[in-house]
Amino acid sequence: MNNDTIFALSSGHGKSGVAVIRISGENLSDFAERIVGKFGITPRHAYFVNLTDNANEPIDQCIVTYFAAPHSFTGEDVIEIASHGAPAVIEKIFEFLSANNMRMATPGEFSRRAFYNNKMDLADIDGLAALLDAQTDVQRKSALSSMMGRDSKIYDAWRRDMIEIAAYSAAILDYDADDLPQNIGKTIKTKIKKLYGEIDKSLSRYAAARAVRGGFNIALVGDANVGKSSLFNAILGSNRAIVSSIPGTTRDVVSATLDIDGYLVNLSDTAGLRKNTRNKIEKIGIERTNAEIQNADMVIHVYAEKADKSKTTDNEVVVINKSDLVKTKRNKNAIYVSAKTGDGVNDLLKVIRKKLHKLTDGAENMLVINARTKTLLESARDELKSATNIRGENFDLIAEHVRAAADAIGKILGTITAADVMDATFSQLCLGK
Ligand SMILES: Nc1nc2c(ncn2[C@@H]2O[C@H](COP(=O)(O)OP(=O)(O)OP(=O)(O)O)[C@@H](O)[C@H]2O)c(=O)[nH]1
Ligand SMILES: [Mg+2]
Repeated sequence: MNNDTIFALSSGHGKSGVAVIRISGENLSDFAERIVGKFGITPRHAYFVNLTDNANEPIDQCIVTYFAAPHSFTGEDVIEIASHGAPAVIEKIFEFLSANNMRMATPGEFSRRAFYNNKMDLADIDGLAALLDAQTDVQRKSALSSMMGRDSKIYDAWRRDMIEIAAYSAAILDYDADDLPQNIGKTIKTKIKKLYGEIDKSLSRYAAARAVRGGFNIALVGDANVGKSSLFNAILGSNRAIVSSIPGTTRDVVSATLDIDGYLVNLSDTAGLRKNTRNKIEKIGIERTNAEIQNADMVIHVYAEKADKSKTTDNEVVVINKSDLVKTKRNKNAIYVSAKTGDGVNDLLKVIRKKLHKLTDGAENMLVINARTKTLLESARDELKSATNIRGENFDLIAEHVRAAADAIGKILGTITAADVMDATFSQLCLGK
């Protein structure tokens, strides 16, 4: 790591009331006193300042706060300048800082320094990245607790257990059986199995965790002309998809995002499933529909007037559309709606909401698993599996696998670092973080 003094705009880009420019480096107290215009300034105290450049020309009226190391985001000396949010003001402040031997930070550079100064581990930084991306309330909650160290605690406990198990396994070889606790071999295997189960369970929730982070894919599927596009429009409250009485109207997948109860949902309308179409384009549309079903976290199966099928599962909803044409609603397991009159659409949303809650049961408590952590968790799980598969008294081999699992968890936290892992982690962050 270099020890340049770096700066960046930490607030959003574009015109705004207030902009926050963050500076981080070593020994910034002199510079802070100079811009505040006072000796012996108090850290974490907000000063109202007429900020001037090196030639004493006014730049803007600002609030300046100085954070003395190590009590700052990066663990270094930090200065935060809150100026007016005009692009011209921000530009002028950047010029002023550059003229004082500072340089623009690269994306994620502040977090990288926080990591090196032990302010955050890599799991916390994954949480921070997820928080900065959060679009809904559920995403915010899950990312926030991850950033505040919940995930690190879990990983840390796993890693400690693994190191202890590996040490015990290795010790078995060095001691007489009489000197060791009874059944130690069995105890070790039970402990490994328990850890394996916990990691495997977290991984099995990956689909739900991914959906909380990236949005749930919900697809409207069914035969041609049952009213999928009409229902899509009714749910969105706008005429996004083309509706017509001609079967086979929708050819391409039409998608829109919406927020249902804090969950980000990607809703897609698909081409009606017809077996004997000769139309080449419609055939491609049907292929796309099948791909969409594969990719869906939940499928809304739409029928018209009556359904052949009514069994619903955790990730399927059976809907009977055109209820305005139905005299008696016989099917107890299906939801009757009319895209035309809007009848029942709220009931459908209620059912979707319930299923989303069920799918993400306890989502706020799930580990924030991203592509990086997933691979490492899988490798830890597989090492533990290999350890439990070892027959007999091969405790040195068991120790080796468990140690490898501990290393994988260490990489999640950044305790064990590889340059590529670090780069991937920090590059997900934007400028100013
Ligand atoms: N009476 C009635 N007609 C409806 C209802 N919903 C849709 N329709 C009509 O059914 C026809 C087909 O509607 P679409 O929404 O295009 O059906 P689709 O399932 O998207 O059809 P494809 O894209 O061809 O697969 C249109 O004429 C709609 O006006 C409804 O609730 N009641
Ligand atoms: Mg359609």
